[in-house]
Amino acid sequence: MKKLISIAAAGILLLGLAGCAAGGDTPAAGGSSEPKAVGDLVVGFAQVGAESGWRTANTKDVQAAFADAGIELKFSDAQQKQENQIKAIRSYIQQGVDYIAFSPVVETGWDAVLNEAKAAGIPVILTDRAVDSKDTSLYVSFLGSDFIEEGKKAGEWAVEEFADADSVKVVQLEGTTGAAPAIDRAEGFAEVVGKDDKFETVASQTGDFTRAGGLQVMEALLKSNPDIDLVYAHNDDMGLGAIEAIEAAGLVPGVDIKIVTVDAVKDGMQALADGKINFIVECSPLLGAQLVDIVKTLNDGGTVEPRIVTEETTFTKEQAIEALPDRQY
Ligand code: GZL
Repeated sequence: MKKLISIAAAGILLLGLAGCAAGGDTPAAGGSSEPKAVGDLVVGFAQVGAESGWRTANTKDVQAAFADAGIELKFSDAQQKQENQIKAIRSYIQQGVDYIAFSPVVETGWDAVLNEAKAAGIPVILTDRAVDSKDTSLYVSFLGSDFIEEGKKAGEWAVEEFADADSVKVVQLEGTTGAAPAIDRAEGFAEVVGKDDKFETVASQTGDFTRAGGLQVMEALLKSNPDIDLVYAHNDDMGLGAIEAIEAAGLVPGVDIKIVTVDAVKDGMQALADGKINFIVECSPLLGAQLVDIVKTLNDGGTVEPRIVTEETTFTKEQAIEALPDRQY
């Protein structure tokens, strides 16, 4: 009898160990040192939301690039909520994906979940927006625009456009509060126009990167600021909302009130061609191919630049008219 009990006990012990090894204790598949076949790679992508034409184009481009590469892309839309992005990243960690890419909706509050990804051995790639983590070991690379430069380009255009004006009253439609593009585009613009005290920012408020937000904020600001000369909108969508508000107030956008925006999505470029927006600073959403290249390079054991800045330009009315027919987004 004693022998039977000891054999049973040994069996239970072995089963227990096996169960443990097959369960949560196995190292995540992510970031394994040996290159995997590209077709076996799985990437988790936690997108901000679908708040703007830029975001929709970015999602489409990233999904198409991974489909073309034959790499499985798990996708989530956080509806512009940080807690949803964190939940999505945690779920990708649980699933043991090979890489995680995401565009942080705001700069702060990521260290905990990024440390969880690091502990699981899953490399993280920042796509589009940055985080303010001091620990740069928490992500492999930040692929996206230089938002300060974009703000400066908008400011340089404004200085030239209003060279002969004695005073310029500016309304700024800010992007999502705490988002890297909102913070940096404001900083770049202020750095340039701040050199000339004829520029006065009479109001600056967030429209959350949405057309509805731009409309709502501009309606209110038009009531409280009768003599606005310039609207600086952190993206086309808020600029398009501002156009609706300006027209509803019986004024002519692009003439009575000049408008400069950032992105250069199709609807914004059409408004530029129509003279309702006066200048657009491009911010390219087409990051998919570069993101696939980063994943492939890492999978092959290569290294990638910690900061990859996307190429982009600016558009005047004439340039928009010329570019529109071939515009991808
Ligand atoms: C910029 C991107 C911004 C766009 C907006 O890279 O994060 O978010 O400018 C979008 O249109 O909502």
